[in-house]
Amino acid sequence: MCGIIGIVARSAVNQMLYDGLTVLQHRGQDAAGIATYEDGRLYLRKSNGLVRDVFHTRHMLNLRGRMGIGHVRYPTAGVSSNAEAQPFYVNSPYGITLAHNGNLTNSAKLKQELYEDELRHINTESDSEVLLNVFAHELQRLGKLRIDAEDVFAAVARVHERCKGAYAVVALITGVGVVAFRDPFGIRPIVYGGRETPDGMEYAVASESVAIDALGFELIDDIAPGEAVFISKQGTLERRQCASGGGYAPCIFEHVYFARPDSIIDGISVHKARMRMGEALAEKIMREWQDHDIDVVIPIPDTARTAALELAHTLDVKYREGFIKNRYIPRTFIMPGQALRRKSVRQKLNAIGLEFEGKNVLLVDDSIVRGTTSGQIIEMAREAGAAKVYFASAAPPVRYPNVYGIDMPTSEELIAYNRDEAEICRLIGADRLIYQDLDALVDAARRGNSDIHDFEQSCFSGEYVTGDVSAVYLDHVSRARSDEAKEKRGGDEDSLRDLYAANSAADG
Ligand code: PIN
Repeated sequence: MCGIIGIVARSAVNQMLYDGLTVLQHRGQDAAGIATYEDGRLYLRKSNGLVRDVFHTRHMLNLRGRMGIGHVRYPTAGVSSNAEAQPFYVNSPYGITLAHNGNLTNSAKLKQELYEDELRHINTESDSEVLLNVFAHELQRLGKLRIDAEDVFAAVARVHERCKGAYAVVALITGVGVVAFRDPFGIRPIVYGGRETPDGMEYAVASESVAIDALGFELIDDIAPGEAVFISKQGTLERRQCASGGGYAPCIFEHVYFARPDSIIDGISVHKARMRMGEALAEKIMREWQDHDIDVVIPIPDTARTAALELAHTLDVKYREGFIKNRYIPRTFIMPGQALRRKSVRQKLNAIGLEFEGKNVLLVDDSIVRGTTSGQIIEMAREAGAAKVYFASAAPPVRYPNVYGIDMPTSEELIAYNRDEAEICRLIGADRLIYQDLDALVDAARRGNSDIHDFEQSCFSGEYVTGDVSAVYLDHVSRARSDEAKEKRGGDEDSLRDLYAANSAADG
């Protein structure tokens, strides 16, 4: 998952892009980049790190011009190197820079076509570089020195024909304008907005509406699945449907935890969708556990708060903040000879003892993925004196890998893979586990916009909307991810193995 932004304004865009990326920082903390255009030249700064660390005054001064694009990166595949930071640049035709959120499911085939038929070299592991070169090739094929909106739309239509998977894209074409488009299923989100200035309209596109709000633009619309929005360098906007087929199947995980609650995606308030998830969980408890003995509902900060509050309210049980999150997570310094170890949950969260002592607590999280943090947090709640520790997940069991741009582990690493709820409950060490039902999750999101019938929900159902995800492809993804995953998990893995072993043993 990544964040993208593009702006065509009447004054310098560098600060606006920086501010917009900061608001999208939750979508990726691995790398950041901005490209701008002025007088026939592109200016680019990108590197690993948070937005505030990547851009210094000297970089900002160099990012000249009134139009530009930006990106924050969360690695889904490949390595986390500077070379993978976006936007990517290709000099022919015209000079194009591009930033992308999502994942292509046919990038290996595209890479081969680009190399063998189109004589283009791909220098990184990034799908975004593949996408950029496909787009560049399709523009080049038109064979024109000067292009307009029609030409850009024609090239986007070809990208839709060739590229499979999930993609929300923003690209800046030197001397021409900014184009943004979304895959034919609308899996990853992208919206646009505008504002009037004395010099004329200004437009912005972004992954989430929160960036449009924060920059003082009015939200106009989502870019529809398969649609492209082109803003010329003169500041005129045109939109065009560029794909046939597809459907409307936005990613439901945006509502579970990626997106900021103050964003509106595909017309659905993320905040309200999360409230409905909490309500649905409470209804499930009232249906299936009428004589529950929950004394207090405690959210696991941050995302789960909205659902937990509504759950407590509907259940008529006290809601208490029992865990405090350190807002300033200390950096991990890698000393020579030391493996990279992830900070343990204890360094991020601390329990307020008196909220747990002698009580039956219901902990609420947005989802259980690996089950690593859930297990550790349950242990913390017990140490803080809880009598019983129940656990609720606002999302159903995550059983299948995600291939559309979410950093979701391989099947084997998912705690719910090939396990039933009783087994998962035992492994995380809970006294009772309540999962959201998939129908209820879909309903919680859909009630915000009844025009959407399907959501991309493969990590719960194993059904992939693009229809091209084979067992062979999943195996390939699994192998690519597992090494990286091992590296990332570091110390958590050992402590978890111990914890699971202890829970299984205790169980008999
Ligand atoms: C974290 C949101 N959320 C917490 C992400 C943990 C799964 N995890 C997914 C739960 S935050 S685990 O609130 O946005 O910080 O099951 O893989 O251990």
